[in-house]
Amino acid sequence: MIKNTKKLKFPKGFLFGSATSAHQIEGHLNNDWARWEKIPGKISDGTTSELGADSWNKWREDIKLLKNTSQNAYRFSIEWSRIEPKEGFFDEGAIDHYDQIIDELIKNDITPMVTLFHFTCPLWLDDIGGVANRKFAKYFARFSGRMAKEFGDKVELWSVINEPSVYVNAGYIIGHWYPGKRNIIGGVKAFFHLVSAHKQAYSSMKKANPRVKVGIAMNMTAFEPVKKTWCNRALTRVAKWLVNEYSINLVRKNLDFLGINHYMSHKIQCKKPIMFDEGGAKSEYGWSVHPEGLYQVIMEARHWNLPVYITENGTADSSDRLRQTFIPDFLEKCSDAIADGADLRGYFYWSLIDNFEWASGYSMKFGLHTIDRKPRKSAEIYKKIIEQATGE
Ligand code: IFM
Repeated sequence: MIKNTKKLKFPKGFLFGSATSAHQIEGHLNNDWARWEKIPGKISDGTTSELGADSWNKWREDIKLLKNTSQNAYRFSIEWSRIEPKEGFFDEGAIDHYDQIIDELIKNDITPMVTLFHFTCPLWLDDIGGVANRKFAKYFARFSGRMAKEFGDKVELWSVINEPSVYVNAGYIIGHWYPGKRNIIGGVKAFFHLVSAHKQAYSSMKKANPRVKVGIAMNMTAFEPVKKTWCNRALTRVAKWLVNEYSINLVRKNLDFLGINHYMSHKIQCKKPIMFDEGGAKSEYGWSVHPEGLYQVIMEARHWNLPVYITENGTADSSDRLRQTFIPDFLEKCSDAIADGADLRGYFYWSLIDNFEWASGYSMKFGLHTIDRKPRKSAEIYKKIIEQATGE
């Protein structure tokens, strides 16, 4: 049942948006993932990112979707391989393209939040090892500094790197994502290269334009013990530290805000960790739907004493039935967390539109809109909540 959303309270200026990434929506890309997707068997449904939503050409339509659903913010990524297709060569045409997108957003009163590393590398960098190369941080800082110089006067919020630990886990440890490695030591090295890249990007971006606010989009999972035995509680503490806290602690001094990507809750017991609420609602990915988990991670994030944005939260649901209650339920938890003292400044639903879901291709549908840009009913529900909250 869809709840009465009139009682949800959000502060003035709260950002209600949705998120995408360049590789997942733009199409026509020539980067490390685009090369990998062409190898048979790498993408479960045999598709590639090649065409997809074609947002490289249809970005104006994407902005209309935001506007039509009364969203006042958009998180998207600038594709490094377009901006710097050859080492040290910055393509003015690509810079101009993103400049037009940013201008159009601002013209429509939509606040941009920009990500600079959302899992893809230019080919020249991939050819020398990509994230695994020690020089990755240096190259990334140069690119980030340049982006802050170009766009820093127009874009205040930068969620610079997306989900470093997810990227490393899927690409270097489990290996079902590019670069398809299964090597813990290599994974640890890649992770620390990303940490260093964030820190160096923080300096280069501030130097280029001190006005920019530099954040990160960290994956945060909610953990709870099944029963409160000492062993379950101890294991839960370890899980929280390892999955959520450790990475954030490493970059805490280089953050102006914390972005949280939240998708999952786990129950922990010493015998074996299980997903929350077995038998309850699950997305088509099999991920548990547990709104309380979002409240929990927002409240845990108070520890770092930073403004917080939910930079991603969403569900894979081709029928849209789950999403219609998902959005009000999770937004209610945001409203509760704010009432209980959290400094939460915005919420970005993942995703604006169905898109290329990495190794799952187009089989997972997270969009408020279908790939041909038709609004789902959940988009109308999100719009209604935003209008109630902003008094439109
Ligand atoms: O599609 C991804 C996104 O690229 C990163 N965060 C999780 C989303 C859903 O799996």
